[in-house]
Amino acid sequence: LPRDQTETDRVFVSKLPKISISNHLPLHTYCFQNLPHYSDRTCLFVGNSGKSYSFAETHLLCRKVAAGLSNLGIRKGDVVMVLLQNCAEFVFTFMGASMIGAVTTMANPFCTANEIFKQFRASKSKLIITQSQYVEKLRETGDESIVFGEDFSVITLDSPPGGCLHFSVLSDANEDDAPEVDIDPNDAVALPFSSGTTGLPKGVILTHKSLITSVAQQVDGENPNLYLKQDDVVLCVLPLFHIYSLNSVLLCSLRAGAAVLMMQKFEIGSLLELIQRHRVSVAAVVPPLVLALAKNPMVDNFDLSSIRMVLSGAAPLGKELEGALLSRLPQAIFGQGYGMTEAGPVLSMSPSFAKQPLPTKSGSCGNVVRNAELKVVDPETGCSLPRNQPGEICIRGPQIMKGYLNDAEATARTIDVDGWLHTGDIGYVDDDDDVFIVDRVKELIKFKGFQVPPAELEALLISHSNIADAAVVPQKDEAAGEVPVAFVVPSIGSELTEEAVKEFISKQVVFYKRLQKVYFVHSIPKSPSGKILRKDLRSKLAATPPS
Ligand code: 4UV
Repeated sequence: LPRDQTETDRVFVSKLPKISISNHLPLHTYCFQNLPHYSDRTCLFVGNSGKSYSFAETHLLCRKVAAGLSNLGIRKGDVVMVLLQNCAEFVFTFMGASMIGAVTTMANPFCTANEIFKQFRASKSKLIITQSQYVEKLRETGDESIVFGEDFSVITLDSPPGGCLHFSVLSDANEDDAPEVDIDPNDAVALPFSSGTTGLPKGVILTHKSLITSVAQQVDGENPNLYLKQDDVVLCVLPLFHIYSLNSVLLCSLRAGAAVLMMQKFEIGSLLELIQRHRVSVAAVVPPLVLALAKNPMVDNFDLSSIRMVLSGAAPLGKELEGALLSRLPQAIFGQGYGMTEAGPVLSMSPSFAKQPLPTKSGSCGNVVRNAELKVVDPETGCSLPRNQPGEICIRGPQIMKGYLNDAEATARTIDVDGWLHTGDIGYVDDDDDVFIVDRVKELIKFKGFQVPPAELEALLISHSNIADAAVVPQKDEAAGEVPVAFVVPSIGSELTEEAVKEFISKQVVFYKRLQKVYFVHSIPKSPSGKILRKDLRSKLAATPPS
């Protein structure tokens, strides 16, 4: 594309005025900046234990954990792996690590040992913080050069199994022992893993500056886009190891002084009970949770009148579902956020959540966040497109990732020389600045908002001695949005059943990556350069009646 064409880029910006953002600060300083105004208010409610922590207590525990990590030898730039469901200690560790300039990589505790150690090795983690029930799988590192208890320590929140330390080594430390460190705004603070537009999961470097910018774009300014108040109780049922919950629930609430209600996992009965008991006012959800709230008959037995805002994101949401939810929660404002881990993560947010709300249309993901630029480009030519024309959504601003960890090539494929991050999502911006997502051109499959990278499943499939070639694509699914299905070419003369292939995969992956269906084929359609023609497979699926 000739350089001079970029001068004529059609760029969309927020209707809300630009704000000044304190993104020169370290993340923890920024998040706790307003603490003196609400130090005695509740910061964290822990749903399953009934425990709660005030902002002052939370801040103190973060400082203690900072000192404790330092006592264990964690230094600036070191990576700590948090392998936890939602709990208060997740917060203390994430913020404590930030305080000493360390970086947190978050992983799903339900992942298999193989999945966990891939991330562990790639991130060069020094320490794993988890619960005793997950320790057994950590003993099998699958790599002779990484020995449990020697090359890394494991800390458990509950009674530590052999060779592990208890979390009190961190939380009982003297907060004054934490070293003073100089933190540059471009230093990493979080390292979530995402497969992005193509390939295997990669470490996404989110800096102090990127996360502060993203949080500020949501909750700062005279007229915040996502208006959280000190008397709000924000539901934290989505896992904190995913950037949506970490950013838009936890960090935004800390900054705004709102309380966070932590739930370890989604179970409709206890969710409804906790919403009623704690008078939850803001719920961040994903489409399957909207489905549960809109359709589950149990909802009628609970008082959910405290809910004033419902934010849905991480996967597309059908209009019918939005309508059904609103008839159940007529007092609530409903809207979507559109995020991508690499984008820092929020690209757009419904302006109906603003302090001075503006309307958005049903089905829209809101408007581009303030202090950022969005454009829609023709995937073939790279030229930017006018309003109402679908193309690939690109975003630019100080909130986007610094890049992928140790992967300059993938970084260059995703962030172009002009600083635009290419999302792999197809969407458009209409006459009222509303953003609509209509398709995804990247490989990524989303099961209930969870990432399922096809390349990972394809690599596992072709490691099977009776499989000659394979491709994995999404199939639409009512409950999960999408599920992964495989096209498999058996090796000549081999006997292979669908069940055997499914089981081979399910033993090696976390539950949401399991194959729902296997189709045996003679060959995988590929481009002359050898790329799988996923579109052809997707349309083949659409033409095949489900069996
Ligand atoms: O990388 P990732 O797993 O990241 C996310 C992050 C989501 C959000 C949503 C609202 C927030 O406030 C927030 O902080 C974070 O999901 O997956 C990125 C891909 O998920 C799809 C889209 O394909 C992204 O590139 N996706 C995310 N949000 C939406 C969506 C949406 N609202 N509608 C349709 N697709």
